[in-house]
Amino acid sequence: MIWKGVIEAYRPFLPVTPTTPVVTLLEGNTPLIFSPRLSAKVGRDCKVHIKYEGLNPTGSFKDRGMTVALSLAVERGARHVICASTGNTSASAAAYAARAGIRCVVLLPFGKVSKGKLAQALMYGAKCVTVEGNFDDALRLVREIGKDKTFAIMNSINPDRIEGQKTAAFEIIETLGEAPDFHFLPVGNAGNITACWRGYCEWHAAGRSKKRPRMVGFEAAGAAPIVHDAVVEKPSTVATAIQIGNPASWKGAVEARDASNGLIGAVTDQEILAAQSWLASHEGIFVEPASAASIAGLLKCVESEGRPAESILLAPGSSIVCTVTGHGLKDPDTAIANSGEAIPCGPTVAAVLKIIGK
Ligand code: AN7
Repeated sequence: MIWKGVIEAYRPFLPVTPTTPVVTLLEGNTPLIFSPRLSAKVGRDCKVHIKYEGLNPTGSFKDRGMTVALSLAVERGARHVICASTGNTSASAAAYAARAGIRCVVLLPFGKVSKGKLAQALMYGAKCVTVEGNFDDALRLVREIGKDKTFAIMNSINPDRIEGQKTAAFEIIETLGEAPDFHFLPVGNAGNITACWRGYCEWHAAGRSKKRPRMVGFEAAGAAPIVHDAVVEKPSTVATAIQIGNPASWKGAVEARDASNGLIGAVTDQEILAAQSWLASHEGIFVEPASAASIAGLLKCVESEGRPAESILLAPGSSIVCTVTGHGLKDPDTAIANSGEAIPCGPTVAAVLKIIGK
C-alpha cells in the first residue's frame, strides 16, 4: 500500500469528515527499530524497540497532530494559526501552514530554541516572535490571542493535536502485532503521553490489541512539575524541548500514569546527554536531547530496580517501546558540545595514522 499520511491511514479513528481538506506531508509510518544493544542492557530476555519519530517530515512527532489540527483549522476557515513552542511545534505548524497556504505566527521563549528548529520556522515562512520568559509565558500569550477566533491555536490545548498524535500507538500495535508491555517516552507539555495512552485504549476497546502498556514518562529533573506535583516557575534543562514548568496536559499525563499502573519520573541533564550519545554511538540512532529522556529513563529503571524512586519492575520477556520524539539534527550545538571531542588536525598520512593509533 502506498502511504498517504496518518489521516488517510486512520480516518475512522480521527475527527475528520469526507469533506475535510487534508493538509499532509505524508507524516507517520515511522520505523519501529529493534534495539539489540539496549535489549542486552535491559537483560532478562526483554525486547526493546525504538519508535523513531525524528523521521517525520519536520523531524518530530508533532507532525502527526499537526496534519489533523491544520486540516480541521482550514475546514473551519482559519486565516492564521498561532502557537507557542520550545521549537518542534513551531517547526511543524509552520510547515503545515505553508502547505495549506495560510499564515503562521510562532511565539518562542527567548534564546531557548535550538538552531535547527529556529531555522525551520524561518524557512517555512512563519512570523517568529520571541517572548521574554519561558514556554509557559509564551503559551499564556497564545491563549489570550487565541480568544480572537480568526486565530487557530496549534498547541496541544487544541484537542485535534492529541487526536493525531495517538496514531503513534496504532502504528506500534500494527508493527508488533500487539501492544507492548511498557511504553517509555519523554514528557514536556504532556500531550504525547496523553495521546499515546488514548490510542492504546481506543484500539484495545476496538479489539485490535489484547493488552495495554504501562505508560512510563520522564521529565527533565530541572523541569519536573508532574513528579513534584507542583508548578516549576523557572524550569531549566539542557533538553530545551521539554523545559516546561506547567504542562498543558498535566491531567492527561497523570490519568495515563495511574490508569496504566505506570510511572512518571525524572532524569538529570547528565543522564539525558549520556543516553543521547550512547544511543547514537551504539545503535546509530541520533536523537535530540529531550528525546533521549525515554532512553535515560529506561536505563534508570534498570539500574534502580528494587529501590522505590524511578523504579518499575520490568518482568522477564517484556516487550518495551521507547519513543524518541525528535531528530538529533534539531540541536547540533548541544550535540557538538556534548561530544567533548576536540577534533585533531592530521595534515599528513603519518599524522592521520598516529592520531588513529595505527
Ligand atoms: C523532541 O515544541 O512542547 O510532552 O513546543 O519537542 O507532548 O509536550 C515540544 C515537546 C518531547 C514533549 N520531545 O512532548 C514544543 C513542545 C520533543 C519535543 C516533547 C517535545 P509533550
